[in-house]
Formats: sequence, structure tokens, C-alpha cells
Amino acid sequence: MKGKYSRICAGVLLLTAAGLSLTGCGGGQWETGERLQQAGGEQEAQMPPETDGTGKDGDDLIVVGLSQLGSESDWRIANTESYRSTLTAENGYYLLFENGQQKQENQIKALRNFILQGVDYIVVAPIVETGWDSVLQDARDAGIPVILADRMVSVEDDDLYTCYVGGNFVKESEDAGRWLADYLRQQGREEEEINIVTLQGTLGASAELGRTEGFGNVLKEHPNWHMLEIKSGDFTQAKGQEVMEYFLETYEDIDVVISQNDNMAFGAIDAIRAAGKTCGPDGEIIIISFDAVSAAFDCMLQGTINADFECNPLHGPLVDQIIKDLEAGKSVDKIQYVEETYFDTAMDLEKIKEGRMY
Ligand code: GYE
Repeated sequence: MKGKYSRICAGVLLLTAAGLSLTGCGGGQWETGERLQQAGGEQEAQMPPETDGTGKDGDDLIVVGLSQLGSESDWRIANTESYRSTLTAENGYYLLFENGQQKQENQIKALRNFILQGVDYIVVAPIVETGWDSVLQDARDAGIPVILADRMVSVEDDDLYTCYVGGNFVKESEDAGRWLADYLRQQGREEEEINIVTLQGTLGASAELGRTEGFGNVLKEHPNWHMLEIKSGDFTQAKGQEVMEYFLETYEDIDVVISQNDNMAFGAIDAIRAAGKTCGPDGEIIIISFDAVSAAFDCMLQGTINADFECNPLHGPLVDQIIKDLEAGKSVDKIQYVEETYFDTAMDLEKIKEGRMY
């Protein structure tokens, strides 16, 4: 265990001296809730202070600097909530949360601040894979372990991070491709020419790169499948709708939409309806999506999404376990994929939905 609060407050002095504005260290203590609220975004504002009433001494707490990339999707909100409910003072943590608002420069700045503050661990969900070498080198020089959560980085030296925990995006998407092949076979359409469009996530993000690659691998096996266009909707509902409107104006005959996350699929459904077309198992356009958040279950139940490939956002308990193992001097697996499955409208979705947390 390293020094906890004392290092944090020394870091704050340094930052203040450097003219950076930080609040929350009044009376020698940071207020986790305050810090979370400053991070902006609707979900942070709801977070209660977590250091109150625990009776724990600040020196016992493990300080975690968490750089979340944004709040662009339902998945992301569930992901943040998972950390919020796990990395609590009751569970031995002092959480410093920063929302990068979908900008890598904000995330790099957050990491640099965490390093100056001398946190015990950095957890980062990197918005894109490239551009992290220098700041991760600084973290290593400062002796701060970095846990990559949700998305990967592409760095010269893999020792710059301790481990990765998150989805296996290539696999999710290969599974989606194989599901489509099965579905078309069941409908007797395996020989038909199939026109596909893809709503891509944030370009250069692991979830985009992996899902594009995975589906591409299956696409190669089907000469009668035609990828008309792949275009980014940045993982948001608004952009998903905009790109789908463009697809519908540009291509007359779309058989399948691959949406690399649920929020873009929700936007696509609105665009399809507005264009007077239909989607889902009884509609003209097959929709395959990723994440499997609660609202996507509703879409499957209403018959607008055909299948959804789960990406599990509940990273809090996994990161908690990794940190506890590291604190106990144990080694941890470098790559830790979360458990994931898929859902389609042939399943008892009402029942499955009841037991889900997001
Ligand atoms: O699919 C999407 C979010 O990186 C797995 O990011 C995550 C993706 C998720 O915005 O909804």
C-alpha cells in the first residue's frame, strides 16, 4: 500500500501552484461527490458523496483516478454507474472521476492531473487506441499502475499498462455475422443478394475497430453479401439517425443494418420509420446491434431490432478485483475479456430482461 491522502493533497498544492483550478481539498480532504459533480454530465450530478459516514480513515482508502471517455450512450451510463457503485469508500476506495466529454485531450489532461496528484491507480477508458505512449510512460515513471477498461490502446510497449478489462469486440462481431448467416438460411435467403450498411462507432476506438474487423471477416465468406457503405455515427443516437437518413436517401434497397451500438440503432429506427420503411423480424430491414442495453430489449420486444450482441458494461467489480489482487501482491492476467452473449427475438426476452442490470 502506498501513501494515500497525503500524496493527493501534495499533488493539489502542485496543481494550484501551476495555476490549474481544482477544488475539493478543503480541510485536507477531497470530497468525492463534489469532484464527481464537477465532472459534468447528467449521471455524475446524481452521484452522492461517498466518503461520508463510513467511519474510515482517509489513509486506508485506495485512491483511484478514473478517466471515463464520455456519456455518449446508455452503455456508457451503465458503465459509469458500475464504477460508482463499486469503487466506494465502504469498499475501500476514494474515487476521482473525470469525464473526457469524448475528447482524447481531456482524457490525457485528466491522466496528467492524476499523476500529479499521486493517485494509487489510474483506470482509463481510452476513447481511441493511438496517442497514449507519452502519458502512459509518465504514469509508469511515477510508479502508478494503469488499468485499461473497456477500450484498448495501441502502444509501442505493452508494459505501459498493467492489464485490459473489457469486451472482445472482434468476437462479438464475428458472432453477429454468423448469426446473420444462420438467420438468412432459416429464411431460405442464403443465396439471395444481400445489401448491408454499417453504422460505425467512433473511428479509431477499439469497439469500432474490432466490430468492423469481426463482421468483415464473416463478410468475406459470403460473396452474395454486399457492404454498400460503412460510415461513422460516433456511437450516438443523433448521429446514428443522421447517417441512417443519408443511407436511406443514397441506397434504394437496404436489407441489413449493422449498428455498432444500441444508441445508433435507436436513431436508425427513427430514420427508417420517418422514411416510411419498416425494420425488425416482420419488417423490410434486418437490424443487428451491439451492447444489449435495456432499451434495446424493448426494441426487440416491439419487433424493431432483430438481434443484439451483448457488450457487458459492468466493469466496476472486475476492476475492484484487479486492484485488490494487485494490492495483495498477486499478478493479474494481462487481457481480461468480460463474459458476453447475444439475444434475438426467438428468445423469451421478457424473462431475460427481468434479470438484467442495464
Ligand atoms: O458499445 C458504446 C459505447 O466501448 C464498448 O462505447 C464501448 C462502446 C459501446 O459508446 O455504446
